[in-house]
Amino acid sequence: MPQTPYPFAGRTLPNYVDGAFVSGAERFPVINPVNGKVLADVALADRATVDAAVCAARRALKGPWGRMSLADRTALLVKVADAIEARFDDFVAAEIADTGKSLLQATKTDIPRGAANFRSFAALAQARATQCFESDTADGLGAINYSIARPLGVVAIVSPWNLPLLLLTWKVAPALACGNTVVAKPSEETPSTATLLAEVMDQVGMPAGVFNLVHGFGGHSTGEWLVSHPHIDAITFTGESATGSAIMRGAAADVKPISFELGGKNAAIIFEDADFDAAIAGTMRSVFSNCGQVCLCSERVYVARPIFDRFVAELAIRAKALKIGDPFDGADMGPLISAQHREKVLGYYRLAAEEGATIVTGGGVPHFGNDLDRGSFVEPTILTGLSDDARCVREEIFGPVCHIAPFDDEAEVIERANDSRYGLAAAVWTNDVKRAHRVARQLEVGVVWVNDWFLRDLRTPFGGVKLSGIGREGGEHSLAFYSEPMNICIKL
Ligand code: NAD
Ligand code: 6OD
Repeated sequence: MPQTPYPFAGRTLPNYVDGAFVSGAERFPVINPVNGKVLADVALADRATVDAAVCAARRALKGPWGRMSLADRTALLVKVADAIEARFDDFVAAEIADTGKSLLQATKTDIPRGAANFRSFAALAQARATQCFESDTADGLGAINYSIARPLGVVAIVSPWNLPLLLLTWKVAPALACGNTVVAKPSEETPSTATLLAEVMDQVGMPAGVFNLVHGFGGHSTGEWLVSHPHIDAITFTGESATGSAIMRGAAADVKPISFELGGKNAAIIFEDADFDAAIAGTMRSVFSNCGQVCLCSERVYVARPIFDRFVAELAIRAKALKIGDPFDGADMGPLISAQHREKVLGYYRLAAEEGATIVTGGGVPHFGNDLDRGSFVEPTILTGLSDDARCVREEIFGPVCHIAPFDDEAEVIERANDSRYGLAAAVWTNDVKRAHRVARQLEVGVVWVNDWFLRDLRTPFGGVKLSGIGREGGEHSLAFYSEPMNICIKL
């Protein structure tokens, strides 16, 4: 694919409030992590801008959007999907510029999912409406009861930088499908595809105030001002567990509904009877996709002892063969999101050595001899030899790294996989169908993949347990979160 230019070159990325693109006095830079260069300036939304966005969203609930039929509303969401697809190359260029993610990741996952989220939730909301016409009659009470699903109101959406468009639209689409209005704050690291989404909303004629976008940082900035605003009705957040905890404390005062998708320290379990080549290929994806910056990535890999040495050796060969570099130059793996995040990941690489790990491959920084040396690259890294209580085995690193440990039996590996404060996802590799079911249902996580990883059906419940989140989104679970059921009882 020829490289499309970054769509905001030489421009300031604006906020989008009440159907208008607005900037304010303050700016912050967005950096290309491939070479450390400033891509563009972003208009920071101050308190007044956040307030204007929330007020516009509240007004819009009573405007044409609030009166729009479900058919018209969902037709508009399908137009949003069409418009994302029509500007596919711009979205890809913007997502890669902000994140440095591989072309494959951006073109096969991030941007297609941005459009698919709108199509799916438009269809799901239509399907639910069909069911809603059938209501129960409670004979004994001499009354008829029926329930309606009303929007929550103004939904605050705060999203992270790892899958920027995918994770933002994963929340915007169902929120709008259910008739809410939204104020969205993307990560300060990745404002570009969110701004393109605002352009798309404008272009398809989304009524003013329905979709608002505010840029800025988290604590003591735009994010905090948004989630603590008294006139929002619900908060949906994806990001670190510690941030979720801070947001939850703020939301507690007004008992606001929350939905949180948080961190993970996910296990992959490879049994001796697994298809070895498929397990290797799948584990390469689950460890190194998006430079290990997917909340679902496997950072703890448990391999049956008889195949342990062979598995480690083969994974190391493949990891060493990964081409690291510029996504537009055919790289399999780009940089981490920022220099600051690189410091965190390298800190864990050093800690692993201090904790006594064997560094099978990686552990450092690649050298290119050109501009890329100013990027945020790290080597794909495989560790072995750590005990289960090592910090590198317990804490989320969020980089291209895994620890591989041998195990001897099924009960033992289930217990070790569950010995975590997180509980987001797991991958199980086995050709024994009984074992697959037996193991999967004992894992303390929200999502288990058997013989695959990150295979998504948007109708299924998605989310985590323990520190990995609260609630489920996806399919009817999203529709349930983004609407308020109301029962109407009529005495006959
Ligand atoms: P983060 O928590 O630092 O930031 C996420 C968003 O929250 C950003 O927009 C940020 O500006 C905002 N924010 C930060 N502090 C805030 C505050 N006090 N009030 C309001 N907003 C605030 O997370 P990140 O570094 O952007 O993303 C990486 C993390 O996200 C990892 O832990 C990863 O596992 C997790 N994640 C989880 C899922 C999931 O589905 N479970 C998906 C993607 C990422
Ligand atoms: O696929 C999804 O819907 C989803 N929420 C993925 C989350 C990935 C985490 O980084």
